[in-house]
Amino acid sequence: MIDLYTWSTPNGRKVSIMLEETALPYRVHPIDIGRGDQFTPEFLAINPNNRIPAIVDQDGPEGKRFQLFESGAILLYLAWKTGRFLPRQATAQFETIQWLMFQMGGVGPMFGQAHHFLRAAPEPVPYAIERYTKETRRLYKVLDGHLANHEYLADEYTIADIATYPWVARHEWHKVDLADFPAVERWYDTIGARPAVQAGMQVPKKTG
Ligand SMILES: N[C@@H](CCC(=O)N[C@@H](CS)C(=O)NCC(=O)O)C(=O)O
Repeated sequence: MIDLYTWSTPNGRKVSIMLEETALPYRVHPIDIGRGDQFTPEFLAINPNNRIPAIVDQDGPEGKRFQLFESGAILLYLAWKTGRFLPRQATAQFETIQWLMFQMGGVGPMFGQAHHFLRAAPEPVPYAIERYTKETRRLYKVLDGHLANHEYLADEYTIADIATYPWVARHEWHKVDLADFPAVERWYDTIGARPAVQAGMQVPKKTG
């Protein structure tokens, strides 16, 4: 059994999509980051960086309890554990890791900053809005150029697609019209049609 500590955000949903895709049994522990649940001593013992997602695999390597944070590391671990969504062949594997790193180092942080300055900053900061929305569009252009000639980010559907999808799903938040990036839109519709993706995007379930 895997314990998943998550919230209704793109980084959390990467992991719930992967758990749904691999059909590993898991339990959801909602960590309400708006309320500050990520700062409790119990959660900090799992992720000292006070961010979701994190997992505890009760049946980790060598049958021992294993805890892990950072969504990219969790996706790699679950791919290792199940042998799925990370090709074994060397070039295909490193191309997958390349696009996963592109998501972790580019898409996530830059879209995240765009969201912050467009939606959450206490006062408008035009320089920051311009910087992060421009960088977001630049990243879409890179994705669009690649996806114009490739069905998926790597040769097949992988953890790189799983990592990127929930961020593109927030395209309205960062004010991107997918019609401007037709290859991304085609890819987005393909990924979004997968039942496991649809299920993973509903985690954690809304309460109240
Ligand atoms: N690089 C981390 C980023 C995780 C992250 O930024 N999580 C956000 C939600 S998407 C969070 O927990 N924020 C809580 C906080 O900043 O206190 C990962 O990919 O796991």
